This record gives sequence, structure tokens and C-alpha cells, in this order.
Amino acid sequence: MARFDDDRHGEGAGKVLTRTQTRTALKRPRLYKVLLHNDDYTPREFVVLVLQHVFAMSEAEASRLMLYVHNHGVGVAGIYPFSVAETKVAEVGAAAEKAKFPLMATLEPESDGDEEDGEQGGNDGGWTHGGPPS
Ligand code: TYC
Repeated sequence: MARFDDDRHGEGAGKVLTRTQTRTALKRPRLYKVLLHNDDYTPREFVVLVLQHVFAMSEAEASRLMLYVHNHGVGVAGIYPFSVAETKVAEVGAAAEKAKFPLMATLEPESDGDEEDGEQGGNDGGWTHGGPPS
């Protein structure tokens, strides 16, 4: 950076030059799992409809996850940035409340890959309910 005591003359003499460096951080945003929980009262068909509507699943995908959750107690409906995950949890809750069923979804931070979290039925690789795509 040139300073006032530069011994230059002519254009640029006596001017302070500044250079701005922008450092671009390339950190991936934290992701959150949306967990769907089993209960004894919500009808299976209702769960399938909610999964199709909120998570844009096909009927086959939704049925598979519903059965996985029914059998295992909990399953991963999707993995999203916080605000998206939060919205989906709220949408499941709102649909359940409106229909007076106890269906529930919750959030859980997705591990960043450096650690083992030992999650059962976890879906770090994009599949959870019933194994890899066939
Ligand atoms: N266990 C419920 C039943 O037998 C079905 C169900 C499946 C409920 C998945 C919630 O997340 C759920 N009617």
C-alpha cells in the first residue's frame, strides 16, 4: 500500500491506496434430519398422505417410510438446511393437529461426517427406510 510519505510525484502522489481482500468461506451449511416418530393412533393412510404432501414423496416412497417408522419407531423423512427442516416439522405438526392425530416429527443435527453418531435407521447416504434403493 502506498502511503502519504511516498516519494512519488505526479499522478498518484500523496494518495492512500487501499486494497481489499475478500476471503470467501466455503463452509457447508449445517444440515438437519427431520425424524418421523411412530405412535399407536395415527392411521397409516394419513401418514402416507402427509409424507407425500410435506416431503414430496411418491406414494411408494411414503408407504415404505411409514412402514419403516411403524416397525422401528423412528425414521428419517429428509435432510435439509435448518429453516427448511423447521418448516417441515411445523407442517407435519399442523396437519396432525388439524386432524387430531398425535403424529410427530422432530429435528436432529446431521453429523458433519467427522464423527460417528451411531444413529439407528440413519440416512447419511440418502436412504434410510428399508435400505438402499433397489
Ligand atoms: N403405528 C401407526 C398405526 O399402526 C401408523 C404410523 C406409522 C403412525 C408411522 C405414525 O409415523 C408413523 N396406525
